[in-house]
This record gives sequence, C-alpha cells and structure tokens, in this order.
Amino acid sequence: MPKPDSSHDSPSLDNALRSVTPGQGQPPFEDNIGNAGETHQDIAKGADHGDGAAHLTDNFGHRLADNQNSLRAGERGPTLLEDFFLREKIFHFDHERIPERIVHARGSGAHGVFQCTKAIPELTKASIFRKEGNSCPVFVRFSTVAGGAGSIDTPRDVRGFAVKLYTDSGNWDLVGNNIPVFFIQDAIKFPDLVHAVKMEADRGYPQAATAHTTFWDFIGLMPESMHMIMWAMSDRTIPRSFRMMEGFGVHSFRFVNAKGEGRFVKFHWKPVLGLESTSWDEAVKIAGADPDFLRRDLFEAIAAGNYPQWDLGVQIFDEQWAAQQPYDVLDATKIVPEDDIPVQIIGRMTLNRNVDNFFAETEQVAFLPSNVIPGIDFTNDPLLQGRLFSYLDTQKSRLGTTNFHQIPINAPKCPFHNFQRDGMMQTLVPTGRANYEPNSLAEAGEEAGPRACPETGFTSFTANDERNDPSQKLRVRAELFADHYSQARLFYRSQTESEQAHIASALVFELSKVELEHVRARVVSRLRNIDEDLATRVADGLALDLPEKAPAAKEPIDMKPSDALSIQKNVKPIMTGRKVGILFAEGSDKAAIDRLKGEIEKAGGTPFLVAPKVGGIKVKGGTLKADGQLAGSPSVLFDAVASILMPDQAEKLAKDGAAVQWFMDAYAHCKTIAHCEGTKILLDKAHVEPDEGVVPIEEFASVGTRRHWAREPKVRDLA
Ligand code: HDE
Repeated sequence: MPKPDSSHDSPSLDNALRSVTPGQGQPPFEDNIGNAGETHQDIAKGADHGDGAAHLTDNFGHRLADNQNSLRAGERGPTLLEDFFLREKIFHFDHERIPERIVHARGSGAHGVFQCTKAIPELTKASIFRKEGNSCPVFVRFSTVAGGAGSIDTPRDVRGFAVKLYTDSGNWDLVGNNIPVFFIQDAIKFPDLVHAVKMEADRGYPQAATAHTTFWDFIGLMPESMHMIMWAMSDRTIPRSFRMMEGFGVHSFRFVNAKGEGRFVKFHWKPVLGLESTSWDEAVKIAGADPDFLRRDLFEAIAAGNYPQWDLGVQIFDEQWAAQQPYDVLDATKIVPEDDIPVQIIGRMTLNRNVDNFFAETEQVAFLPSNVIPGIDFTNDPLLQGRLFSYLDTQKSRLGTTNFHQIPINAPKCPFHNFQRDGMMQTLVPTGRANYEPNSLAEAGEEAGPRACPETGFTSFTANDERNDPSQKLRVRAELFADHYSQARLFYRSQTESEQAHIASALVFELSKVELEHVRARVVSRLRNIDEDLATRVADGLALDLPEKAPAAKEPIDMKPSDALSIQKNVKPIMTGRKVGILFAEGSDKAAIDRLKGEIEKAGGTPFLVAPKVGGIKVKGGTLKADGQLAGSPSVLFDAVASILMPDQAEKLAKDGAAVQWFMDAYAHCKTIAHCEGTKILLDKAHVEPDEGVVPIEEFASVGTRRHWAREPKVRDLA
C-alpha cells in the first residue's frame, strides 16, 4: 500500500496502481519464509519458478499449491468448507459485478494529455489556460446512452464525451456529449426521459434503441425535444469512429478571470481527423459484424500509435450579448450558432495510452460535472443545476462508497487535504487527532491540519442578472425557453440534401417501430413546425395522412443556415486514420498488393488484407497471409475497399455470397471501390456501376477514402 501520509496527499496514480501489483506492498520482513534461503524480495520476484512468474497466492498472501482441484473428503467425496482458497476465490468472483451506469453504461476509455495552445488569462484564471504550453493528464470515456454495458457500439444513439482533466488545481470534468443540445430543459424531466428511452418496462426490450413506442410517446409530448431530435435522427448518432466526432460541453458555463469578471463560455472538442459518420444500413450491419466496432477502433488506433486528437474550442459571450438573443443561453436545447460567436481554439487533447484494465479504469471512472476549478463556474441552466447533484449521488450507488475519489482513476493528481474521515473502503491512514477545524492543536506543537485559502480557493461567481428576482420561489420555465422549433429548423436547413434525406429516413424507420398510431401522428404534427417538406416526407414514408400542425408555444423564426452543423460539409478528404480493405485470393499479384499497401500507409491509412482463407495463400511472387477471412470481414468494416484478383478467382468468388455482398455494400454505402481488371466479373455480379468512386487500383490514392454521396440516388430511394 502507499505509505500512510499524515498530510493526506492523494496517492499518485502510479503509486496506487502499484499497490495492487503482485510483489508490491510486502512488509519489510527479512526472515526466510519460503524455500531455503528465499526472502520476501525473492518471493516477490517469483524466484522459485525460474521464469519470472510470481507465486499464486490468495488475497492475504498465502501461497496456493494447487489451483486446479478443490479440497475434498476422499477422492469421490464432498468438497470441504475448510478449503479457504476455494471459498475466497468463489466469494470474490460472486461479487465481481457492480451496478452499471443507469445511462451511458456502455463506454470505452483512454488516457491522454491536454495542452493549452493559447493562453487566455484575460478570460479565465484557470491555471491550465494561464500559459501556452501548460498541460495536464486526461482520461476520456466515450459512451452510448441507452444500452446496457454489453450492448452494441453502433445503435442510433447520442454518444457521451466525458473528459477528466487532472489539473494542478484539481480535477475538472467536462462531461459532454457529441451533440451540443439536449432533449429536455429541466433536470426534473430526466428520469422520465430515461425511463421512456430504455427498454420498455414490461417486456424488457428493445435494447439500445430509440425506435420504440415509449420513447416517441414521450418525445411527442415534449416539444422542447424537437431540436435534439433533428440531431439524433441525423448521422451524428451513427459516428464512424469516436476519433471522428465532435464533443460539446452543451451548457453555457462561465469563465471567471483574476479580476472577478465573468463571461459565458461554451466548450467544443473538434476532431483533428474531421467529422465522419456511417450510414444507417452500414451501422446495422456493423452491429452484427463487430459489436465492438468503436471500442476496437479506438484501442487499435492508440495501440498503433495513431493517437486521436481534438482541439478544444470556446465560444465566449457576455450577459449583454446573451440578453439580445431570441433564445436563452441558459436553455440546453439551444446552440449559440458559430456564425454568431466563432469558436476560438485554445488547446489540444491527445489520447496516447490505452487503459491497462477496463474495470479499474473505464468502469470505475466517476465523472462529476460539479468538478470545476477556480476560473470555471456554473450557470443557472436548470439542466446543469440538476446534474450537479445527480452525478455525485450516482457514484455512491455504483461504486458503493463515499470514498470513490480514492480509486486511482478518480483521485486528483494534485494534493488534497481535508477533515473528511472514515467511511467504507477508506484506504488513507490519516495521523494525528486533528479531524476538526478550527482547532488550536498547533499551539501545543501538534499537527493542526489544513486551512481554507481565501486568495486561491474556489469562489462562486455572482451573476448580475436583471431578469432574475431571487426573492421569489417559482416552478416555472423562463419565457425565452418557449421557442422549440427555430433551431430545429436551423439544423435541418443547414444539412446537405443527402443529410436531409437521412433525417427523413431515420424518422420513418423509428416511427415505423412505434405501435400506437396516435403517437406517430403527434410527432409528425410537430415536424410541421420545423419544415413542411420534412413532415410530408415522413408522413408519406409512414403512409400516414398528414396530421394538423401542432400549435407552437412560440412561432419559429428563420435563422441563417450554418455549415458548421453539417457532417458532410466538415469531412476532411484525408486518408489519415481510415481503414482500407484489400481483397485478394490465390494467384493475386503480391507486388501490386504491396504497392497499394505502401500507398495507403504513406497517406496515414491502415490497409487490411482480406482473403477467402486467413492462413498463407499462394500468390504471384510468394505467399501472403490475410488479416481477416472474407465472411468475417465484410466491407462495412472499412472506409474504402480495393481488390486485386485474377479473373479465375473472381469468377469463383462471384458464386460466393460474402464476396458479392462485399462489393454490393461498399457500393451502396457510397465508398470508393478500387479494382483491377480481373475483378470485373465480380463487380458486375454486385451491380457496381462505374462512377467517380469506382476506379482502377492505380487511381486509388488520388480518390482516397471519402464517400461519394452523388451515387446515393442510384442506391437508395431518397424520397
Ligand atoms: Fe448525464 N448522467 N445526466 N448527461 N451523462 C450520467 O452519471 C444526468 C446529461 C453524460 O462516461 C450518470 O456517472 C442527469 C447531459 C455523460 O461515466 C447520471 C441529467 C449531458 C455521462 C447522469 C443528465 C450528459 C453521463 C450515469 C439531466 C451532456 C457518462 C452514470 C439533468 C452534457 C459519463 C454517471 C461516464 C452519465 C445524470 C443529462 C452527459 C445518472 C440527471 C445534458 C457523458 O448521474
């Protein structure tokens, strides 16, 4: 264990992790307890085994002689209760699971570093932003919202984007999503929202899906959700990779500078790889081909040294500007358009280390929006205010103790000292009798403990808000929160034609799964306030008579469309971070394959060889091993595909459903298909027609891995 520390400094992460590593934490015995001449240090090193392996012991240090057979009364007799090895092993195993998160149960985490790239002391006294180059470690957890911990990675769902920054002035948790707005305006509705979206209470399904009756029933009755619904039905909720999605703090927060001046701030994480999403058909197929698609993608990218990066951007505005807007900046169902307040980049985050242990780190990490540091403060957003309570509370039920902050992944990396004591699973051993304050123990030469620091400690910002009368207690929603449609319209009208079609199809799909017709109709009646064309398309898709327009609490206004809201307008035409599937078979030209692999790697992409068999295959110029077998490596797993085949092999594969589907899907998902002459028969069988994205192998590098949306009308009915 880390040495007990009277100052109660947090154990550093390294120390704390070491404390559970076999061989650490031995008491300093020098006597021999093992084989002749063997000391504790030898035992720790596993001296006995001669191969560096440690001795297997129980949790109290007793060595096991046999880990295969329990202790029994006779060769064929019952097992003895006396077997303390067996009892402890089974006892511990029985209690391995902890309650999963009520939302965001399915998540993937990684370590990294954040660095300030632009000092902004005039805006905030937060130490991390005081000087360019200031840096701190971070831990990030990406998640889906609705599904359980073992659910698939690619349902249509919002993604959590939670960042813990271990700064020198304490942990700052920016617990955001990949969508900048939320379904509801007030925390009091959160339990209802979550009950409605999770599997239905009586039947226990569907898992990880919004496409069901109770979700849409709640949504139809909650017009404030309409803006979020536009985002949720867009391709934002089916990201290609965590590495290619934006993150948002969602709420307006406050920056406070050394003079005590406050300004509103909205936080944005912008992925260096640009934005990219899958298509719905692709996401559904990925769920079968690789349920861990996004988790694997993150892990493999970091393991390969392709570290994902995001720029941290801020939008800054003051009370005066906020008061002039047609929406309330305290309303989490609204964005502040980037065209009105541009995003300034102030830092960069790099994820450069995978977790060592999923449970200890990704599962036990506890994010608290209430973790802010001096220079960053909350606002009166009623959703944020509710979150400030909920997250602390939930950690007690998940992690079982108020001492969850001592778990290495949660502990700050700066010292912490206070008079909080005891509680379950207390691992610190404070010394002395100063566990209260004030005390005068110092006058007798005793350790008196820490004191508050008025100069550098956290002080809450007092907003000068003329629109608020704190002397009244009211259960109301501020007037400006009433416009539920203008920004939903802004979002829809900022999308490309293809993206608008995706939103319409997503709504048709989701509502088609709703069993109650009046629920479908109510949602469509609300869509009419957003965009008549959208409402008509959805009604048509459901074979529903267009219902009357729902009355709006406030008539929507037209806002200026913004390119920042579209994914397709923010894709970077780069191969970096993308994966290309290369299909080959017996007799394929190894030199051509090597050449193509080299080109992909040079452009920052990852080639992945696919063949009918994974073991060595005889090719022209030697033998070649595949990374994946054809049936297990469908083209949905790649950003683009290429094939280098001899005509006889292509003919053989044309009779194999997996091969034909490989090209059919790549084509239907608007991906680049690079091929050699020999593949022709297979392409014909898959109905692949020539276009700008179907190119000879030699042209692959110039076309790259971007999608060819112009092809879409040929492969989908976009009505
Ligand atoms: Fe959460 N949310 N949330 N949420 N949330 C949780 O905390 C809650 C909201 C978000 O990877 C829970 O530790 C309430 C908005 C993320 O561990 C819980 C309200 C945003 C994560 C909780 C909201 C989020 C959570 C469940 C309405 C985007 C995963 C487990 C007032 C800004 C963090 C946990 C991780 C998790 C409550 C709304 C993001 C129950 C009451 C808005 C990324 O405390």
